[in-house]
Amino acid sequence: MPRETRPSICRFCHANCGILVETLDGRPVRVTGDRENPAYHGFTCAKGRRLPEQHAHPDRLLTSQKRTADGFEAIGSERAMDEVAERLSALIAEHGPRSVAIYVGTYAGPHPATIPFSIGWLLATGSRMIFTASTIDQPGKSVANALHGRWLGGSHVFDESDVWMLVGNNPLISMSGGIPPANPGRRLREAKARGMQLVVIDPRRTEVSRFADVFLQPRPGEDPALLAAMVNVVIREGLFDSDFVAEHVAGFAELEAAVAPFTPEFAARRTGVAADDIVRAARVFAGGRRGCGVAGTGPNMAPHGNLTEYLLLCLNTLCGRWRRAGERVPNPGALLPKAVPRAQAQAPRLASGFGEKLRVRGFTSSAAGLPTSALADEILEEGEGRIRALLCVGSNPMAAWPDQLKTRRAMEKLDLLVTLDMKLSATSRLADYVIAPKLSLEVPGLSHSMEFLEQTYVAMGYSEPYAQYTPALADPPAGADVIEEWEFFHGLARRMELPLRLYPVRAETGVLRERGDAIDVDLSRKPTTDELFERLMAKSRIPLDEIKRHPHGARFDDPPIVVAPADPEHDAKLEVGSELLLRELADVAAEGAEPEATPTRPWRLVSRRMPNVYNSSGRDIDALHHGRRYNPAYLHPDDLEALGLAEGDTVRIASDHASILGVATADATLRRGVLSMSHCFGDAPERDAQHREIGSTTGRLVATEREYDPITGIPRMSAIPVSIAGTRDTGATS
Ligand SMILES: Nc1nc2c(c(=O)[nH]1)N[C@H]1C(S)=C(S)[C@@H](COP(=O)(O)OP(=O)(O)OC[C@H]3O[C@@H](n4cnc5c(=O)[nH]c(N)nc54)[C@H](O)[C@@H]3O)O[C@H]1N2
Ligand SMILES: Nc1nc2c(c(=O)[nH]1)N[C@H]1C(S)=C(S)[C@@H](COP(=O)(O)OP(=O)(O)OC[C@H]3O[C@@H](n4cnc5c(=O)[nH]c(N)nc54)[C@H](O)[C@@H]3O)O[C@H]1N2
Ligand code: SF4
Ligand SMILES: [Mo]
Repeated sequence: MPRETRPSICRFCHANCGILVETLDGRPVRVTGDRENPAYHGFTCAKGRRLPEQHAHPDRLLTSQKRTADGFEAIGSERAMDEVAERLSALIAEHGPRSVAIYVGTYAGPHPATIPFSIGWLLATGSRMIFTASTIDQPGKSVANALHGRWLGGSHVFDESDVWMLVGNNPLISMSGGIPPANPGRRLREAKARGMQLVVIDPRRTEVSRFADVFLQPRPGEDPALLAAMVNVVIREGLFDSDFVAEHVAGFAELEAAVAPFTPEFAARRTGVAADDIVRAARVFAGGRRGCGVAGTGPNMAPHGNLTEYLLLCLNTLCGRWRRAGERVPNPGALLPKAVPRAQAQAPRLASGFGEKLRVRGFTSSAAGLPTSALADEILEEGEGRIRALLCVGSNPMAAWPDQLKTRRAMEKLDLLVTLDMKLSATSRLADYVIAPKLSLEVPGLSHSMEFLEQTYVAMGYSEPYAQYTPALADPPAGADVIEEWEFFHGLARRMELPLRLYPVRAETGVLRERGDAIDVDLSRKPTTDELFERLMAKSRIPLDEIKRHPHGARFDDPPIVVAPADPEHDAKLEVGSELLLRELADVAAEGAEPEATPTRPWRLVSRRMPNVYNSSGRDIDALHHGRRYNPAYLHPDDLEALGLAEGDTVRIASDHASILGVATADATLRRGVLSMSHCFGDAPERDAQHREIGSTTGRLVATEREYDPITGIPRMSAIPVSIAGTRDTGATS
């Protein structure tokens, strides 16, 4: 069979770069950037170029696995579905549907049918126990948006803006957080050439901060004080859009009063950033005509993440960074339903107190969903309503959840743990069944991830109406029995005789959109993935057939979508005076101007994304780790010296909750006092001695019950107080 090169979509990460895939006899052999792609212009990263190695990885599961007394044995996928369906039916009959939960993670993202099918199936059982990685990611965004309200005309986007602010995100590496993911480096260079002013706030001099006009390097965890001081300056100096505020904003006086204690001098002492620099950042941000401030995982995982996100929205609103009547919407979407934007606010809504109630810590569902940080407790806590079966969809709790040791106890306590995973991850090794999936190049795909993100987060997705479709380009390896994730849930629904309904995504923060209808699935006949795409995208603004006519992806600018004037009857306002969050801000003020002192744990652990790994994926691909398979424990070189450590020394890193080992590594980009380490490495404690081969799990250091957000449950996962000491001991700990 011939060598062929065809355009496709990289689905190693959510950025969905346009790529060219060369196959030989149906096997992917080479991936390069697609220069004909009109949004990505040939950009790829090392991970995408290693898709062939990922697909042919020796650890890849080519058949599903079943746990037996002597370890795992291969099981056919149909047989696995028979057995899982039978066990689930029995559990539901005995303990009710609430005993079954799903946890949807990173690799549910690449395939458009996975989330509708997994959630649709769970809802069909009668369970509402849907958990996702969102509540251990940036849940502050959803809460803040709910309490602030939504602007139905949409936000300014990066490509048209003259000012932009990034708070604890690093889009040049993460492809996330404010700079559109389609070749962010090129967009950033173009924006700088146009004269864009960039403000970056991060305890580390990140890749993106090199382009900053104002770079603030605060102590981690102090964004609320910093942003409150910026709001203070903007109000005091009259730098806000007073017409917009008068017409569309409620709670201004309350906000003004709440930020009054946060003078630049107060914030300077808390954050370790000079007062003048805080004032300058505020003036630069407010000085632009168009722009937006966007936060990332760092501040969302630090204490008061909801408040940080809210203060950013307040800044955006005070500066009137929302699209007005008559303006063209640059990102009306292509796969999403048609936009019907209006220059008006939609009132705030509840952030929590609805949906399923949990048995622990008083949690309910929230604007960000059910709190994943409480899922282990819901498995461990005895009594009525205990979760007994968990299905992990493209996710890895043992690497990703806070409190790894509790997570392990929970995984072991389950009556049934099923993972859908390409390898025996730390979680899959504890599972009863591991369902082996097809990988990205073996299935059709759409560039939906970033477009759909635009629905839930302000200024996070594409800034243009771009879309691409790809057919499957490669065959699974010979002899493999691998299935798509949706096929597994289709198979369960059929066996359990459940009526399966799929629910299209709902707009929450972007421009208002037409609604899609729920889709009923006929279980008597298995559809093809392409048929499912047709149904799932039935309401797309651009018909799927039209998108398919452009194999290299295309922009769909016509017809233009323009923001309509406000409905004359409307009276909703954007709320900058949320009682709940301003009370939290008062608590921060009451802590005083001195930074938090933790004498026995003087260091602050923060997370970082590394270019060649994607959460727990990529670290085992030889061409990506270049021999270094662990996550270094990065410290400023002067801090290494102060600790009496040399580059490469083993250190024990201890929080008040647990400890891990790390490999001390110098990094002069860090603020002093900060330990920066990537997440989702390592494994269970028995493998701690192998920390130079597999790294260490920072999530083990996180306690879920000490310091956590009462709405989303996210515990303190950044700015974690830790101690660091050189050690020769490499044994297991707890
Ligand atoms: N301490 C700390 N903890 C964190 C974070 C942090 O910064 N610090 N970050 C948090 C964030 S932002 C997130 S999103 C979560 C991530 O949380 P998770 O999504 O739970 O973790 P991942 O490691 O991304 O898990 C992905 C799993 O999918 C598998 N996989 C790979 N390819 C495929 C495929 O094609 N199909 C299927 N079915 N599976 C596949 C991988 O082998 C892996 O086991 O972690 C969170 N945890
Ligand atoms: N290459 C790669 N790309 C990825 C991922 C990956 O693992 N690898 N993961 C993906 C996922 S799941 C997500 S959610 C996104 C996340 O995307 P980002 O949010 O951009 O994630 P990071 O690159 O870790 O950037 C977080 C930054 O926050 C800083 N920080 C830490 N604590 C604080 C704080 O308290 N305040 C402030 N201001 N800054 C702080 C850190 O120094 C770091 O530079 O990335 C996605 N993209
Ligand atoms: S940035 Fe993400 S989508 Fe783009 S090539 Fe790299 S892994 Fe693939
Ligand atoms: Mo994430």
